[in-house]
Formats: sequence, structure tokens, C-alpha cells
Amino acid sequence: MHRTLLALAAIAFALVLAPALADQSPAPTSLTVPIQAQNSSGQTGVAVLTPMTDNKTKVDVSVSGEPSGASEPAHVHLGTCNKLNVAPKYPLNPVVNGKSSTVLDLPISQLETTPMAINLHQSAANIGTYVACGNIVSVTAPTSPAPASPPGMAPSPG
Ligand SMILES: [Cu+2]
Repeated sequence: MHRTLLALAAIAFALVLAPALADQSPAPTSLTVPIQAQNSSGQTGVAVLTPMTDNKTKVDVSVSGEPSGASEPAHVHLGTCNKLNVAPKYPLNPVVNGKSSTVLDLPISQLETTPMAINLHQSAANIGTYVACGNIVSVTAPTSPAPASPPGMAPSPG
């Protein structure tokens, strides 16, 4: 009788503990960055930053309105779209047919803790002409802590 109870307790313990252990390192969620047109390019879209294993981050840029045949250099820059550090911080693959996908060898947190922006240039030859840009993190007062994750993000049972 006691043996059965102990077995049941062990099972219950495992059921409760296993998910708790699995949740020990909460998976960072992906981040969608709106991309706005610059210099009347008419190109808008999004960049989706997705955390990967091994502290890598996938950056998928998707814009509409890119001229056909264009290959637009894209980078992560320090700063914001309004005040960009012109030196690229992390290069992304050029945007072709409105798409670019790059895996960066850094955790997504590294892109979220410092003001950075993703910008698209008209072409390698016209690198100084920006055609679109999106702030990865909307800049807030440095003294205010980041808001907590919105409710409803926790995995629901079943
Ligand atoms: Cu750039």
C-alpha cells in the first residue's frame, strides 16, 4: 500500500518537475521589426528576428516595392533610423526580390539591448542612398525598465 503511494508520488513529482525543468531557460520569442520606406522608395515591410540554437539569430527581411532586378545591401547599424551610425555593425545578405535571410552569430538579446536599426541601401554603387529602415528596438527613456512580456505568451496546457 505504501509502496503504491510512493510510486504515485514519484509519478506526480516527475509530472510536475519535468515541465518546470524544461522551463528553466525560457525561450526568447521572435521579434518583428517594421521596415519603413526612406527617400520616397515606397519600400515597406518587416524584419523578423528569430532566436536560434547556439545563440544565433535569424534575420528575415521582407519588403514590398523593391524594383525588379535590384540587389539592396542590408545591414544592422548602431543607432536609430533617424540617427544612424553609418558604419554597418552586422552585415545582412542583400535584399533580392524583396527578401533577405541571414543567420547572425549572436544572441537576439544582443540586438535588443542597444539601439540598433536594420537599413536597406539602394545598391552597392549607391550605398549612401537609404531606401528603407526599421528600428529593432523602439527607443525609450533609458531609465524606464523594459515592460514585462504581455500576458498570454505562456504555453497553455493541451
Ligand atoms: Cu547599411
